Amino acid sequence: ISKLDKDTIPTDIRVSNIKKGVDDLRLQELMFQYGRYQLIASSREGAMPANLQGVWCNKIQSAWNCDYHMDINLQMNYWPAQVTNLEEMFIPYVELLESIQVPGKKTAKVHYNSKGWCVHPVVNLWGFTSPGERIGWGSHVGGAGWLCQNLWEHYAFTQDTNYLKRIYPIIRSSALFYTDWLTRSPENNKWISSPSISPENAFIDFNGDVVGLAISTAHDQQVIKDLFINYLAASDQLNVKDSITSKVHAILPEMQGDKIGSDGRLLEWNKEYKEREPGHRHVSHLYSFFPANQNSRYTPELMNAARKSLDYRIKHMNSLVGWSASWMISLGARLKDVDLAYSSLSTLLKKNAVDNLFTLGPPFQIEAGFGLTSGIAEMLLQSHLNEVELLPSLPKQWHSGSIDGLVARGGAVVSLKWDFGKLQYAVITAEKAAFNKPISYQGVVKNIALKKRETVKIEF
Ligand code: FUC
Repeated sequence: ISKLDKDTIPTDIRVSNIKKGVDDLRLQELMFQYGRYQLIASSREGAMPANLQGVWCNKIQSAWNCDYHMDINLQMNYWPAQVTNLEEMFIPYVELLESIQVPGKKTAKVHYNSKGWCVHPVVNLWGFTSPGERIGWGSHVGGAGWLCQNLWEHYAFTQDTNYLKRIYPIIRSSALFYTDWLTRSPENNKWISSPSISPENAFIDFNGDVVGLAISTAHDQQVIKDLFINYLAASDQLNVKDSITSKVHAILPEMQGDKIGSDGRLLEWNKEYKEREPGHRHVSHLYSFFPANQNSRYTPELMNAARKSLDYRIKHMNSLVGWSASWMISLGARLKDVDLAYSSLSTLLKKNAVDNLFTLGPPFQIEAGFGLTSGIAEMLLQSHLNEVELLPSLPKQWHSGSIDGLVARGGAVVSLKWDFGKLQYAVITAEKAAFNKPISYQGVVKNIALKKRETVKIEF
């Protein structure tokens, strides 16, 4: 990324330099690759997917039992898998989800008398899918929908129909659960999730009590909507039309959407409650901007509201949790707030990176490093809006550089070269399938149509 050659300096010194305020661009590049390395090393076919500490857990009694957390952590582990060209590393994730179908269906039946499968924040290899012991975090029901988001993304990037057939029953059964789960709002008759939490956050209700449980949090509504959209897209791809697709078609337009508060922020809960912790680490109500794509520059009012929410959150944060900063790199990139993306990356390195380049929550939580890698990719390439956008959030610090092998949805592999902040060229190869999408750079759009394996070099 930069011409600075600091590769001969040991990482502990480089990390300590960063803490003193040095902007080490080569270290950022190394961290990008280190995230990829960690995924390669901790998520191999036939073995377990990467858990909270990957394969680097060195304790019997480790933080959060070194399990799988489904309200951000596992999903973030796999954010870099598609875009940074590591699709093979995703298979253990699929196998874990397959392995929890039976217990997840039992949990849905026992706890909610619902069809389909569900999970709560904690999952382990013994098929634990029940609610956790505290309402504020343990009753989150959005986990299954969020897990399916990654499943669908793998298809979006690989275009592999056999894979889609394999995972379709999981997405379908999750959709089935939420069709049972949703209820009509007594206020406006819209479909809402209830009871509903916004992962691990709490609010002060109108009586002054601290409360975790609400109805129809922005997060649940967004996750379920995203799942329904992806489920219908998957059904279309596989030519499936049945009673569940009809039901979802009917529900989707009548779901409660996002709300904006009187101060212009995107509401996290259904009413304008005060947060117990205004700088809370989870930014679950911004799910629709990243990792999902329902909201974007095509919903400018919500985009503005999301920025305000995020500014407020950051202003009130006392300490930065590693994975939270990583999420903000991608959110900054999607909200076209380059400064936010870059400052989140810098702060993460400054505050949460340690000598061996692990990233801390604290304690050591592997997902922050994975989120860093996908965040950098998101700054350089975006493809969530049915077009491929080149260098969408390039910070001035990365004035000249190049990258090879990023992947765009639709299965194209992209190389980019830029000098002094300007794109020189992009090379696009239709690696997985014929590729026919608009390519954009700074508002200029070019249409390309490539047959499978064809390559084109374009300049703007
Ligand atoms: C979620 C987060 C915590 C931590 C844990 C492993 O519960 O809220 O901060 O990351 O997962």
